Amino acid sequence: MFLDEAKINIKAGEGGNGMVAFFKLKGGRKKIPSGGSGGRGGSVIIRAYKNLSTLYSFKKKIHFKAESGQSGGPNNRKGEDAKDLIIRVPVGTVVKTGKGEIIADLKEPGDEVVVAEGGIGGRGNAAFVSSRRRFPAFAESGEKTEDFWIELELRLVADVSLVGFPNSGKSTIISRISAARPKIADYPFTTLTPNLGVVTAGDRDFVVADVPGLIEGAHSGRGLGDKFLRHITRSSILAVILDGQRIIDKSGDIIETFDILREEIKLYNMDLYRKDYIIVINKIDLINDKDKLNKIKKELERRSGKIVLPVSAITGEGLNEMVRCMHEKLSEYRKEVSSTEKEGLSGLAQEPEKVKIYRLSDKEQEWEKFEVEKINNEYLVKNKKLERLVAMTDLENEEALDYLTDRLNKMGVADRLKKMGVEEGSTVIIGEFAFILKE
Ligand SMILES: Nc1nc2c(ncn2[C@@H]2O[C@H](COP(=O)(O)OP(=O)(O)OP(=O)(O)O)[C@@H](O)[C@H]2O)c(=O)[nH]1
Ligand SMILES: [Mg+2]
Repeated sequence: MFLDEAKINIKAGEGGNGMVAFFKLKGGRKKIPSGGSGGRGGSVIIRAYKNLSTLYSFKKKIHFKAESGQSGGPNNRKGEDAKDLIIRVPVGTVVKTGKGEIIADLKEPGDEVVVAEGGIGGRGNAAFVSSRRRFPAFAESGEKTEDFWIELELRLVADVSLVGFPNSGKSTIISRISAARPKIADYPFTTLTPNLGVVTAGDRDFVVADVPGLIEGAHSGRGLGDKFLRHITRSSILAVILDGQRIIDKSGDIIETFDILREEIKLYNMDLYRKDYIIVINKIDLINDKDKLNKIKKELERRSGKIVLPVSAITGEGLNEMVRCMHEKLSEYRKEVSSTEKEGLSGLAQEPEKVKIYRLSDKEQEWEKFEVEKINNEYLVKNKKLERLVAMTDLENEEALDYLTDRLNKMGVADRLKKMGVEEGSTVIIGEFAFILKE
């Protein structure tokens, strides 16, 4: 119903290059190949965290690029692997390809999807030493990676629900603290369906819900009934909104209103009743008798043991303080949640071994696929492993080409091509490279 969406650009780190180096033995002419291999590039991983509520941060930052692996060094020094890049998203985020196909539904804290795997490092010349090739003077370059877009989608769930009698100013409040623009009017039951708004406070965003007014008997279906109570059962905390106008006119006792609201919530659902809450007395711009307001504030504090905040949604008085207070309560709530969480996986609420890990594609399976397409006298070889091998080969280097040819033969590519009728002079295309076949 309330969807938050974002589109982000992803790029895995490239593999580090292998090095060509030789180790000269003292005095001797002999030189031993000693170029190290490059490190792996960082993968890009999207992981679900419980202490986030929206995808708003992706309005500011949309490009995510993992670091590349370090190049190999002399003396067989391997280049360092790059760290994976973790993109933090709220629990409930659905990850889709740029074309809208679902890759993963990150339902639980810690669930993650590897959207881009880091490039593998190129091998240094030391790795190519064999009885046939004792002094190889070539190395591979690291695997290249490409950027692409993915989509994120999140069904918003309220962190704070505003509950109160009709006409107490809930819709006015949400319109002042978020971009939500619900209908506001001077009669009860103006709001018929919940409105959600995103509030930015300090280091985090949170979602506030303005729900239709509650009246006595709501739990049993009176007024707009209990539909909306159900809607707020998933929020972390409540803000009970009281109409300050009731302090000055004779329409009712504000404390009685508070008791009725609490009773309704209790009758509906004990979990909801036990949720932490703050009390907001709205419309204080109408109240001249500040002593009376103070007395009522104290009495409410005494009864509830909660914070009571006098505000005016019209003048804005007290609203900053109210938002700060909501933010604080939410942080407390999150802390409680995360105190049970595992070390090193802060923000994750379940056992690491229960975490679901998705991958953009099943590389292993896809990589085994081997196809040859024949167009006239050209043979297009389609196999990911081969394409990668070719892309990492230094095609300017005779020795490297020699090695590649060996590998292709060993992998049975030549046999396969022969069976398909390949002959001298045919062109073989693998990835971005074309070879003319010689016997
Ligand atoms: N003077 C004054 N009036 C306010 C204040 N906040 C809201 N109002 C007025 O109170 C009336 C009701 O406001 P709403 O925001 O529609 O109230 P609500 O709680 O959303 O009402 P329902 O949707 O019916 O439950 C409107 O006429 C508002 O202009 C305030 O701080 N001071
Ligand atoms: Mg309203």
